[in-house]
Amino acid sequence: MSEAAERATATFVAEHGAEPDSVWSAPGRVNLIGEHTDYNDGYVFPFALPHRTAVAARRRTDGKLSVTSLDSDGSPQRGGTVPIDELTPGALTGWAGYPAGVTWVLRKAGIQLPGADLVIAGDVPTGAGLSSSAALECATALVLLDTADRPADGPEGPELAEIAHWTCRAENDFVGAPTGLLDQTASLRCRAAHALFFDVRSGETEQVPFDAAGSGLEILVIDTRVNHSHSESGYGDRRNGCEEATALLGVPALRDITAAELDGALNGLPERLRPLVRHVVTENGRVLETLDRLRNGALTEVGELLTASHASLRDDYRVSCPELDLAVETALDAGALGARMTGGGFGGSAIALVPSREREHTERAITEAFERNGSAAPRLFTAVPSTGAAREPRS
Ligand code: GAF
Repeated sequence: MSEAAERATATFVAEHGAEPDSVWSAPGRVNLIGEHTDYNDGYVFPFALPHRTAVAARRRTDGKLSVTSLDSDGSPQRGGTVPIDELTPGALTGWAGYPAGVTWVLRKAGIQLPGADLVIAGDVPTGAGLSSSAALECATALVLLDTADRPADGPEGPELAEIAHWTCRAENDFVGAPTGLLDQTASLRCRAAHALFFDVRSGETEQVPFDAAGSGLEILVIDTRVNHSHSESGYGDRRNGCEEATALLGVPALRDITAAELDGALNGLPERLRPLVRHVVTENGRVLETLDRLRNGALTEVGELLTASHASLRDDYRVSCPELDLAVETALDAGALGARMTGGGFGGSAIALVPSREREHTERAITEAFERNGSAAPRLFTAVPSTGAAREPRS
């Protein structure tokens, strides 16, 4: 049982005086490459973090949902008890909006929910661009499917791809963040020791072995501690810009512009939309190139693609921030083979592909650079591709 699941179970027993019927957990993620491509029908390449969110549930028979979350200081925060058929966007907000939104979407999708008590615990850093919301949404969906006798690991259960769409809808239509399918797909479908290549348009996936340690390398995660929120940031503006460009170009999605067609396409667009399109088209190319290099076991050659991705997100898509740029530049100066912001941006985390023998030196250089800059101390850790969402064994 994961540590998150142990804490969720113990809190469940303390809050409700009984063992939960079931517990599922789901991880956060880093995206190796392929940023702001998911809502343009493109390609992404995440892997799961060892950090997980667990949701423990027991069925209720009165049609109500209660949610409790274990705070980082270990105290339970009660998010409220609401009749499921009265849930509407805005009924529960903050962290409770995520489980409420998933419940709302499942009900709309025709899943008969009898009611449930939920208790949440986890260690995915929040506001760090590491998909703590997707981890919570996915674990909630999986545990609620159990209460409806439609377990995802049973014969009547929905496909993980469908659960990814539901949880994404909860984030879009209930929480109000216009995000794409990357995070939920990563949380549900990633596997240990692999990165997940995902073609958003076709739904096809490929589990690509990812063994950085085997090449004497590490993926260092640098959480800048600059908080981000995709319901409030410029995320929606970027997405609207892509949709406007798509309509002007007369294509189904920006995915349909090839590298060879890029210059012609840019000429037909107003100046302000050109950098957005350039980023999406070149980023899709970098994801495919990364796939190619990883299939050939050439991880060291992926570094330059990561760094090019960062430059494109910083200069063309304009979703980086000074702290992310500082993390990337310092990591590269210290000997990283490549580095980039990961996730939606406007704060959050960067990743760096670092030779293991340089890790301590790189960490020190980044910590000192942040200190000199007067920025909060970053949180640094090495990320090993971990297992996706899973049912937790009984305690
Ligand atoms: C956030 C969103 F949730 C994803 O859907 C994706 O668009 C990402 O930003 C940028 O690649 O994590």
